[in-house]
Amino acid sequence: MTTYYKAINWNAIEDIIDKSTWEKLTEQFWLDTRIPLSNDLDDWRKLTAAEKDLVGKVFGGLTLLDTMQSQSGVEAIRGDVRTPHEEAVLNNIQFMESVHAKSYSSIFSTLNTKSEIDEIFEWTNNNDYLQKKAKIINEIYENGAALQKKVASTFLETFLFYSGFFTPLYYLGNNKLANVAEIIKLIIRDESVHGTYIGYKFQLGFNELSETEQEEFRDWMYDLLYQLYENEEKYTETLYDELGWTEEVKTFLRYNANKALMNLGQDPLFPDTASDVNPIVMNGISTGTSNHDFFSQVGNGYLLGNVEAMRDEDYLIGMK
Ligand code: MN3
Ligand code: MN3
Repeated sequence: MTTYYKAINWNAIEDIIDKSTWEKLTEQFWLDTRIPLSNDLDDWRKLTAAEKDLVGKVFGGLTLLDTMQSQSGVEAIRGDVRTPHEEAVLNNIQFMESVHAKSYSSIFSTLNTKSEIDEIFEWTNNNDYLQKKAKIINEIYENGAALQKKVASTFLETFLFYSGFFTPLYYLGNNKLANVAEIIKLIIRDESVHGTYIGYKFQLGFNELSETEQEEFRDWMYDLLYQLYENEEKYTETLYDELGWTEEVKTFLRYNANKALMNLGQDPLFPDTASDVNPIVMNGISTGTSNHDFFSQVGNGYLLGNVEAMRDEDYLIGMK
C-alpha cells in the first residue's frame, strides 16, 4: 500500500465556517506587548490590599486555564477534526492560548513585585477549587470521547473563565485598570470565537447521534456542567466573599454557563439572563474592542453562518 500525503487546498473548502473562522481569528490577532499596561499603575496604587490580592488570584487562576488550553486542550480535539482546514484553525487557536497565558504574566510584571508573583503562582498551583476544575477538564481531555472533549473545551472557554473575568470587567466599568481590561477584552473576543467554533463542530457530531444517544449524552453534559458549577460557586466564595461581590459573580457565572450550552446547541440550565448581570460588568464587556456578543446578535444562530459564499469575482477585485 502506498501512503498519499495530502496537501491542504484552501480553494476547495468543505465547511465555510472553517474559512470564515480562520479569517475572523487572523483579523483579530493581537499581542500583549502592544498594550501600555504601565498606564494602569496610578489606579493600581489606589486599590486596597484586599482588592490587589483578588486581582492577583483571579489572574493566577486564568493563567492556569489558558496554560491548559494551550497544552492539552487543543491537542485533545486535534485528533477528531472533520476537515484539514479545521486543523489549521486549531493551530491558530493553540498559539493564541499561549498568548493569553503569557499576557497575564505581562500584567503581573507590571503590577506586582517578584515575591508577590511567586506567591500568586504558589496559590494557583495549590488552590483546591482551581486544581479540581483543572482535573475534571483534563481527565475528559485525556480519556473522553470526541464529543465529550468538545464539551469540556466549550465549558472551559465560555463558562469557567468568567469567575476570573468578572474582576477586570468590574474595574473597567468603574473606569479603573483600563489597559489590563483591554487585554481581558481581547481574550474574551478570542474565547467567544473559540467557544462558538468548537461548539459548532460539536453540533455537527451531536446531530449524527440517534435520539437515544443524544438524550444520554445530554444527561452527561448537564451533570458535568452542574458539577463544575458547584465547584465554581465555592471558588467564587473564597475569592469574593471578603469584598461582598459573591452573589453578583454567581449570577454572571450562571449567565455564562447558559451561553456555553447555547454554543453547544442546548437549552439553558439557569434562569439568569443578561439583564440579571450587574450592568457595570455587561458594560465592560460591550465597550471598545470587545465583540463579546457578536455571535449572539442573531439569537443563538451563528452570524458566521451568514457569510456569503465567495464568488470568482470576489477574488478578482484586488487584481484589477
Ligand atoms: Mn484562552
Ligand atoms: Mn480559547
